[in-house]
Amino acid sequence: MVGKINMAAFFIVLAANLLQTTYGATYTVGDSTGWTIPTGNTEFYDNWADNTNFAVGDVLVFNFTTGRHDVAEVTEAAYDACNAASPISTLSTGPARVTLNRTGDYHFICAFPSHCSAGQKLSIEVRNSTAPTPRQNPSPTPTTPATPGTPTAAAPGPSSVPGANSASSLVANLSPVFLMSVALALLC
Ligand SMILES: *[C@@H]1O[C@H](CO)[C@@H](O)[C@H](O)[C@H]1NC(C)=O
Ligand SMILES: *[C@@H]1O[C@H](CO)[C@@H](O)[C@H](O)[C@H]1NC(C)=O
Ligand SMILES: *[C@@H]1O[C@H](CO)[C@@H](O)[C@H](O)[C@H]1NC(C)=O
Ligand SMILES: [Cu+2]
Repeated sequence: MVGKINMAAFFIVLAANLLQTTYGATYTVGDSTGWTIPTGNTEFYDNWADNTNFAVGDVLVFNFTTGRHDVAEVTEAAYDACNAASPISTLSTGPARVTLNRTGDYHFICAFPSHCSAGQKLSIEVRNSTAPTPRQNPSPTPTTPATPGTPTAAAPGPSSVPGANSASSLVANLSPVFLMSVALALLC
């Protein structure tokens, strides 16, 4: 029974990873607390970020009341010092959406006086997707000698082999659902 549940959990995680890889995930910073001065815990946003693996393509939603807070992206040094003097960018209208479009560290603070030092600051690391991508290649790489600049991600263009393309995209679309089904079957 325990084994079954573990297997089911494994497949659910795998399916969730595949779905996230395909579509990107949206995270509300601080969940229901939103983007504000955390009460009694200056580590609040650190703890929130610890539970999440951020990947390129994910979106952060900073939920705050316009005029009461803002979101300034800053350097690591400015983050550490809570220095809002020269932010990289500032979003003043809440809720604010930030698309994580690169790997590496992002640092956000609220630029309102004393909010950052009271804990309204968020530092995250964005990674490349770590989801396993088991590409079953029936034929050994038909499109390998790609010209420089040619996108390698299969675009549904007329020049590429239509059968192979639709087949692989079908697999990509079905596999999370399939894995979910396996998980459900194991639970029953
Ligand atoms: C944002 O905050 C408002 C007010 O607290 C709340 O009503 C709303 O549901 C929040 N939105 C999200 C996406 O959490
Ligand atoms: C990421 O998004 C920001 C803000 O929209 C933009 O200025 C920047 O050029 C983008 N970076 C990449 C690598 O696309
Ligand atoms: C992420 O993937 C891109 C494209 O595959 C690669 O150029 C980049 O170096 C990777 N970044 C990291 C941090 O692994
Ligand atoms: Cu604030």
